[in-house]
Amino acid sequence: MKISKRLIHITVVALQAMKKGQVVLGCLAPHPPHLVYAENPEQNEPFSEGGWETLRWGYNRLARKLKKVDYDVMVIFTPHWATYIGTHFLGLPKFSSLSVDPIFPNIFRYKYDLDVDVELAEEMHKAASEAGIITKMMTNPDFRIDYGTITSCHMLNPEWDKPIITISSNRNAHYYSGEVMNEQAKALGEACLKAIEKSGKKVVLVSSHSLSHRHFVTESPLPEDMSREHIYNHSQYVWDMKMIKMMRDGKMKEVIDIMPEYTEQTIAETEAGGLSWMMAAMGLPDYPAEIYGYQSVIGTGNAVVAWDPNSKTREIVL
Ligand code: 2X7
Ligand code: FE2
Repeated sequence: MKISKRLIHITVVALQAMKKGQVVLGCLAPHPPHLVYAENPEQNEPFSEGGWETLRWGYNRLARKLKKVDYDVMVIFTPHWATYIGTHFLGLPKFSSLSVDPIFPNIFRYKYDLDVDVELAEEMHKAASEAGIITKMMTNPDFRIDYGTITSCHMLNPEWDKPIITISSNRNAHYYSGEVMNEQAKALGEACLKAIEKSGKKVVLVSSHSLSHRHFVTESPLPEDMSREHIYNHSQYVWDMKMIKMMRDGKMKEVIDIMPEYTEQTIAETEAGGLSWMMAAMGLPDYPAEIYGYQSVIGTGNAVVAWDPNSKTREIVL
C-alpha cells in the first residue's frame, strides 16, 4: 500500500515537472526595417538590390537553428510599441494589415497576417499584474503591429508558422531613469517566466532592438549602398564590442548591471528594457551566448545573438 502511494506521488511530481513550461531560446534580434527590405520577401512592397549581408546571413543561420528547436510560441518585447501607461500585450488571436515604417516608408510597407497565443498573453498579463505592474490587453482589431515586431519575427521565422505575443515597452527610462527601467524590466521578466512555467509551453523569447543607437539623419540616395554604411562613431563601436565580449563570456549579470551606463553613453535601444526583461526571464545566463553577427545600419550598432540554455545544442557560432 505504502509503495503504491509513493509510486503515485512520484508519478504526479514527474508529470508536473514534465508539464512545466520553459524558455528554450532567447534571441537578441535587431529590427532595422532595412533587413527585411534587403531580403525582398513577397510581403514587402519596395524592391532592393540587397545590403547588410553580415547581419542577414547571421539571422539566416539563427533561423535555421530555430527550425530545429521545439517551441510553441515566440514572445517579443519591442521598443516600437511604446506605451505610456503600463505594459500592454497583444490580446486577439489574429492581426492582419499593412505595416508602414513611419521613418522609412520608402523601404518598409509590409503586409502581415499573424497569429497570437492569447492564452499565454493573458497568463503573462495576470502574472505581471499580480507582481504590481500596470498591464493591459490590446483588443483593438485595427491595432497596427509595429515594424520592430514584424522585422524581428520575419528574420527569425520567415514562414510565420508559429504564434507570437508582442509585449509593449513602457517608457520608464523617459519618465524616471535607466535604473528604474532596469528594475521594472527585470520584474516583468520574472513575472513572464512564472506565466511560462505555469503554461507548460516551450517558449522562444525575443528582445527586438539595436545596441548603440546614434544614427545618421540623412539617407543615401540608394539605401542599400554599402559604401555609405559604417558605425556612427568609434565610441559606440567600443561600447558595443565590450557588451558583446561580456555576452560571449557568459557575463549577463554584469551586462545588466552596467546597462544604465551603457544605454546613456550610446543612446542604446536597450533603453526600452528588452534585454533586461529577457535576461531576467532566463535567470541571467552565465553560459556563453551564441554570436551570429554584428553590423551597423544607418550608423547604429546591431548584433544578432542567442542564448541556448541547452548545453548539448549550444554552439560557438562566431
Ligand atoms: O528602428 C530602427 C533601429 N532600431 C535601427 C536602425 C534603423 C532603423 O530603425
Ligand atoms: Fe528601433
